[in-house]
Amino acid sequence: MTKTMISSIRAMEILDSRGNPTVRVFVELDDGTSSVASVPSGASTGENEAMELRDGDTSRYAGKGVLQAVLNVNEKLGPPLVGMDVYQQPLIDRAMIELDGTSNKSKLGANSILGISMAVARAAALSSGIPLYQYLGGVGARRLTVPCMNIINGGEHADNNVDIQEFMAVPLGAPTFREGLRYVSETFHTLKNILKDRGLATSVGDEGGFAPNLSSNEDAIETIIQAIEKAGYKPGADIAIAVDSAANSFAVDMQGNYDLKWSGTGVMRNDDLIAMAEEWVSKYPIILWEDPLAEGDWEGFQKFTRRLGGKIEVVGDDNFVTNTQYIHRGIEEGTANSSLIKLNQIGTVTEAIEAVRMCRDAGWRYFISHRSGETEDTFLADFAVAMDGGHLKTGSVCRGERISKYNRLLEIEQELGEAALYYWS
Ligand code: 2PG
Ligand code: MG
Repeated sequence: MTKTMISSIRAMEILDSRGNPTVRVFVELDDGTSSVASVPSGASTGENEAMELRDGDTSRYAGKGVLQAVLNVNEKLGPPLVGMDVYQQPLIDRAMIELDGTSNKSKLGANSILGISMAVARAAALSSGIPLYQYLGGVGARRLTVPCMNIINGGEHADNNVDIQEFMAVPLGAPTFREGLRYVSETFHTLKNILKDRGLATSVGDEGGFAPNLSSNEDAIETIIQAIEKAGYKPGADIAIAVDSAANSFAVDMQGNYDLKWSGTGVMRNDDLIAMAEEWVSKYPIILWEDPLAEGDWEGFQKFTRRLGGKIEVVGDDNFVTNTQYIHRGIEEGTANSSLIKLNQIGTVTEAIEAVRMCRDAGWRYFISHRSGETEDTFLADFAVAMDGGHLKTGSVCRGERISKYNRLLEIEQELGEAALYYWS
């Protein structure tokens, strides 16, 4: 590949799907190529995530403005990268990490850094005329992702009484991505009718799933199963279920005490939560469980994995924060058997790829994820196919910022044609 230099990097403040400011970056190359990328933002964040820089000026967007992050792109991060070869992604990302100089990107902001990192990768793909998923993943990148679609939202993503943040429908029995999307779309609409018939709300939460007040934890799962069946599919065989407890949000402390307000049990120990999960896994077609315990409850997580890790994928999100330092500890201690991968938790494309590599080397799985605050950017879809993990989560079949990723995956599948693969492993 010949050298192609970065000739300009600029940023601006745009809005994310929650109406909060976020960073958009424009990169130009000396061959005339230009690219754009936009940065997502989470709500249920892990303590050790890379830091998203916000202005804190309460006269604008309640302090959530990102003008300083934009300025950092324009004045501090961009100029030193001009003249670098766009194909040297690891070196470009490393230069930004060094310019920031902190361990969590708190000086210049993970939002500024990630915006550049993504836009650089996209510019390189565009300039070379290779689709982004192939640029990042090589010619072997031909496996579509089974979409884990969050069709009931709770926790910090909705204003209902549901403690558990995400109940996902997973069309693992579909023959193709396109068909999988249809399976869940039909289930989603059937679920809406079931909720309506029960007099429940059909408004949606941040990730496009319904956010009704339900009668119990299990009601969410049972209602989804009912919807799967009514839509004409077989629970477990055609569509399975995945859960993200986001247990930080109902942890009383980081010592293994929880309070699931919804079920009104009062404070319970991690052992009680694990017993509840075991019962659910034996009763329902659950194949993946993310953040069943809180980020500081490493011991509880380990117990959970000992008991259920042989049966289901146990994913760490808030505890691992896409950071090889914490994933490494998780591998050593058997904390989980999979890590969530969120680009903005770590702040560069290169480091996210390193996190994936560490999981792969350890025989772990990795689960590529959006954030609850997203934009119409489709980078994630290409990234997921490139990383070849076989599954991703990017919300429900509702809301444009979620659908844009699914539509991009449809395009990728079509482009790959007969070379496309789709399966749950
Ligand atoms: C999660 C994510 C994405 P947030 O907890 O896994 O679904 O939510 O972006 O709010 O952290
Ligand atoms: Mg999570």
